[in-house]
Amino acid sequence: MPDQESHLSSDLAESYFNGTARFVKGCVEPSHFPEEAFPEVAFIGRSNVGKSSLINALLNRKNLARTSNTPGRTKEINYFLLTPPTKVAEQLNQTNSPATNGIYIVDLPGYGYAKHQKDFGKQWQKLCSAYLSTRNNLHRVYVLIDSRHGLKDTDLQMTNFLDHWGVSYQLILTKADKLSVSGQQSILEQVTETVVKSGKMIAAYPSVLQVSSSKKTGFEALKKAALEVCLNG
Ligand SMILES: Nc1nc2c(ncn2[C@@H]2O[C@H](COP(=O)(O)OP(=O)(O)OP(=O)(O)O)[C@@H](O)[C@H]2O)c(=O)[nH]1
Ligand SMILES: [Mg+2]
Repeated sequence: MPDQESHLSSDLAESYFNGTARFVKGCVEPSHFPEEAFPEVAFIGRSNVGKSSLINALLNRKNLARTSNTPGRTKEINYFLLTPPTKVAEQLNQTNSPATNGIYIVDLPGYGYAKHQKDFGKQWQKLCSAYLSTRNNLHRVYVLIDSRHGLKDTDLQMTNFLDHWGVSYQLILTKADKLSVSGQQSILEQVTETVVKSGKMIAAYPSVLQVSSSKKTGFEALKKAALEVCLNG
């Protein structure tokens, strides 16, 4: 896997993500999920960790995914479709890639926010477990972790769930700009060690990514990883 991931050029990934992004739909129940017409990657994490901001930065758009200071802003599963520029599509077409015509980028509602857990908790569980356990075109789930807080119990419950369902996932540390460079390095090492050494995160991709959506750092590696996984499964 790591070898495969390094084959894709950063330039191709960068060009792919310079394509056109649009909001497709918000799903509040499984029957709303769109047909599995494109490979997809999903972003999940605690409320306020920065999922919607990351999607905007990834898709080079300011307000495509709605962001908020109030935790629990995103309550539905939001689908965005990224279509590559024609030249990139033509290039990929020669390889019969399933991602030739686009990929879905999926923004999931946050978990772990006590205030809305009471009324929204059950609904969240039902919707998100249906999503995570049934989508055949879901190539990877990115589990976002706030760089300042590291892995919380609710994150470990989520990774357990993904391990149980055999859903491939990778951790991303967010809001790197809130820490000093040495602080960023230290949390990255700490979380990577947990992933690699715990031996429990069986469906986790071993390397951990780190981004700042406000400073737009760390996106080159994320674009490359996300496209690679959609191209090769
Ligand atoms: N400094 C900094 N702030 C960020 C970054 N990413 C997100 N934020 C801020 O964090 C808050 C939450 O961001 P969202 O993207 O709405 O978080 P979310 O995970 O989608 O939240 P929910 O939908 O409520 O679960 C907002 O005030 C963002 O501006 C970042 O990279 N750096
Ligand atoms: Mg959100």
